Amino acid sequence: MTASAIPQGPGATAWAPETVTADPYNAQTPSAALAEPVTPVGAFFVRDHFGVPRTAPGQWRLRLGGAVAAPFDVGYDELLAMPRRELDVVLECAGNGRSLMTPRPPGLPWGQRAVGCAHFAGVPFLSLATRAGIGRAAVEVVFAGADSGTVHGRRVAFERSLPLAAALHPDTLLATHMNGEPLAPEHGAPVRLVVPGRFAVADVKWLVGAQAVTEPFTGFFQAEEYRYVASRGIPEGPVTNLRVKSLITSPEPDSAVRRGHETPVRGLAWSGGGVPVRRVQVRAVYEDDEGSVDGGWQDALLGAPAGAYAWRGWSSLWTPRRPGRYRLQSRATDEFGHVQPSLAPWNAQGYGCNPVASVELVVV
Ligand SMILES: Nc1nc2c(c(=O)[nH]1)N[C@H]1C(S)=C(S)[C@@H](COP(=O)(O)O)O[C@H]1N2
Ligand SMILES: [Mo]
Repeated sequence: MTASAIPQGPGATAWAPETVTADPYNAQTPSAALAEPVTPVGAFFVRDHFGVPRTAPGQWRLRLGGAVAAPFDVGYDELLAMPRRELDVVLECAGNGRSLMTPRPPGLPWGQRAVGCAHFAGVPFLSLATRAGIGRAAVEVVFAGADSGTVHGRRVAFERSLPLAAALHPDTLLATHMNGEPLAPEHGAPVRLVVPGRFAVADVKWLVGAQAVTEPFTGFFQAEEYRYVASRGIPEGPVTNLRVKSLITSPEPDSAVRRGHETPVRGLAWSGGGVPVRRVQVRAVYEDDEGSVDGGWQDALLGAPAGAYAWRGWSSLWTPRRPGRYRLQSRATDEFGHVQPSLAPWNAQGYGCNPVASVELVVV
């Protein structure tokens, strides 16, 4: 583990995400930034398929059209003047954790930190949809970003649809601000969609269009990518809600811990669809040549969540009794009884990887 925070004088910390690919830019949240309940913008993971289109707020317009009674355009200042909503939301890439799957599916080799939790402010899409008057025949809304590129020799735009109920949910936001600042270019400036509780592929950045449609959308990022496909090629449907998950943020992997010493174990836990995390359990597994012995699952103490879509901090105390190699594990359960599986759930595109979190360390 390398330290990822770059100190800049007393008290100040400049963050740099850990680059996974340079062009297009994709980067993970550094582990040090996960000690914060709200992830700093400068540390927040970035997932770009094509690169960053730049539009000045004064130039920005969103076209709301398709199967609506009265199509219209809205500009940035007009959007800022509308009633706003603020929510803390976990954004997690559907491919987060892919590198834990065996065999490794194609796609970006994310570790477990293509995730962050930010404070978003924006206008419910519902307010604009009400003004446009969504037609009775509409089944979905297709949200379009300003970015596009070539995939397998075809020109593809970044477009994603939502079922009508999700698009019109009052918490689905046209976000203009992240952690109190206007959106940064790499996070979708000037306006992005934020769909709390879903995998972040739903959160279309650099939003320029919203079209009500009367047939399910079949664009590349809807019908070909971001789908669960089982091992024999059996389709199992699109990536939708986040899956229940926990992370151990302290101690760091491979750190040394003293025998007989009360060691704090800390982490984060979240789930999807606005379903709160109910319980986090922690266990220590001792490993030697004879095999492994675990001390059983213990309940961790849960911190207060900052709303239904934020993650919850948790903590526990562990006093190791003998020296050697250990594996610390955490397992979250949500209010619906969803629990993290012990093994990574494999699928062909490597999505929704939420096995029990695990950190190896040594007791001296
Ligand atoms: N226009 C556009 N929106 C996008 C993407 C993109 O490539 N283009 N990537 C999506 C994916 S897959 C993820 S995980 C999130 C990442 O958001 P972030 O970069 O702000 O962390 O943005 C989503 N929205
Ligand atoms: Mo993603």
